Amino acid sequence: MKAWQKLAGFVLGLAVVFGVAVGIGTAVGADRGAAATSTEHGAVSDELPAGLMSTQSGYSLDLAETRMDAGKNVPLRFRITDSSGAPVTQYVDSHEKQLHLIVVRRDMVGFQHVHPVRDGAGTWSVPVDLSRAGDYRVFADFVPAGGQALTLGADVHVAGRYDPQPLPPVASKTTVDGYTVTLSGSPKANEASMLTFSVSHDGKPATDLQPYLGAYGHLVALRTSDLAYLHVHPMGEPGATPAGPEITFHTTFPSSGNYRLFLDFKHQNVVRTAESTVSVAGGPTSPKPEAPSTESGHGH
Ligand SMILES: [Cu+2]
Repeated sequence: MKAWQKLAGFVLGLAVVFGVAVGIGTAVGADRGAAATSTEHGAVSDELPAGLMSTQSGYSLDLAETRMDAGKNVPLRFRITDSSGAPVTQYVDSHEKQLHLIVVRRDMVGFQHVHPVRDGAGTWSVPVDLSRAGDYRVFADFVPAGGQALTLGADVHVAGRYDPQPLPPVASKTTVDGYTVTLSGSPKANEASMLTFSVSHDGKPATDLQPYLGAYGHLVALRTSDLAYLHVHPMGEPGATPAGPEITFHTTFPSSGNYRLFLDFKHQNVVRTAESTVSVAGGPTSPKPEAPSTESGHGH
């Protein structure tokens, strides 16, 4: 390790101590805390939920355009740059991809989880559906080579008449394309919470779910007030867990209130997304210590 890296680690360490001392470090997700102690990269920013910043740990999400015309297949282009401003071209695969992109309008309409392609110069591109006007949040979820998992967020403004939708009410049941997905679990803020989804198709439990990106389900949870992005870990690997009807996740919600959940699952060769609103109850004001997790991945 080079001297400057040691120094940087030391300064980050100091900043963490200082942050806790003045009480701004209370929103630690326990699952992220374990990662923060095991590496010197980005220890400070891990005190915050992911996805709230376009720059973190020296990496930036650089959108080619932030103002776009509405359209069904709009090419979204962006780069991830490092602290020197150079585009990142080396990534570590996570859930079989170098980068996962989440796009959702700020009122939680139009959720998309897509996988852009990267050219040799480091520019990522993917067609996205921006057919409805409004402000969209774009999340890039990736692991840079030599760094730790990051989710950076930035906004795209889509021209036209914006018709914001109210948040759908809290409900344990939701439907998508003939599937009913039932959520159980009573999540509390700052505690490790289990969320179990049960999938049924035409009234029968789906017991033949298919692995999608290495898991039976991928879950993205967004805090409705500010679109903080939660990393959610699926429990069990395909082969070691039944292929439905239940898919279980664990995460730690950083605060009480409403979160929108987006569950991707694959059945009969089609990936579908079940959306629901969950209310997280109050819990401890700071995270409970949790045994260090051995998991390296993060769910979507
Ligand atoms: Cu993905």
